Amino acid sequence: MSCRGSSTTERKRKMTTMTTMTTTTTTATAARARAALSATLLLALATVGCIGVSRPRVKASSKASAGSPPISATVLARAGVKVCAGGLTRPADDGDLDDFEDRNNQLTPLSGRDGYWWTKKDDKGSTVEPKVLGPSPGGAGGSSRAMHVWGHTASGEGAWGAGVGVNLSTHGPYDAERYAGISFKAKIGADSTRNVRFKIGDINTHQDGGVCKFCWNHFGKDLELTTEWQEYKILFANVKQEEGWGSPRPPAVLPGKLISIDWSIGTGLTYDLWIDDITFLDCQ
Ligand SMILES: [Ca+2]
Repeated sequence: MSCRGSSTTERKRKMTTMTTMTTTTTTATAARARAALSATLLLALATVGCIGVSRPRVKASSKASAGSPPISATVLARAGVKVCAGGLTRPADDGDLDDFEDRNNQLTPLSGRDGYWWTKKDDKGSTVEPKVLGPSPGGAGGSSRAMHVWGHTASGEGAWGAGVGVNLSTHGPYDAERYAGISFKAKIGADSTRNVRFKIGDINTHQDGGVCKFCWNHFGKDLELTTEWQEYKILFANVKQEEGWGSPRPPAVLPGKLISIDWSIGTGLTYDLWIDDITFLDCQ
């Protein structure tokens, strides 16, 4: 396994975590198989983090490559990333991922998307509430429901935090090449950390893709949320992996082969996170 730029201690920690990941992913595969049988069972499993759970970055203190140069047009074209003139986007006509108004734990069933929401947390003391995941009262723009999760994340050896997310499809990688990115509305509670990383798992970074030797360093963007609902637009052309870990380290996300999206909290934090109105973006 390649752990480029890692210390010996760090490598050991990563290897230990990978062992855990292998076990949980086996569970995840079984859980997905049950999906067709029981949405209720799926919900229960998702709550404890068993379904297609986007595993953590291990090095929670890693800095995202926010200050690095933009990805070249050639690389983006090769990766199948749709780039909009001037970066101008709008919600895609068939882009609705979830607004939670249906009060269930599945994505809006549209254009082949049928994944279920899940939470994740390390086993070092991090917590995720509510115990039974589901849309909560109080949505963006006066709507009735949003996804709301809260808790504390542990720190120290082996801790990586917590989060909430969803797999786009229960049938393998999802082709989102016709879209330019994803937007959503989010806010935090008064006592919450502002720092949340939005992550996009593809076949190169998600263990289910069968490619990565050191998985879970998804392409993404570090955000600073506020206590008011705000819209965040994340373009596929701009998302990057965190620096210093992960194998492989491709030059760009592969929108044609996405697996999951999630909102992740790092270590040693208190969080209270609201999410609503998630949609794929198209060019204006
Ligand atoms: Ca809503």
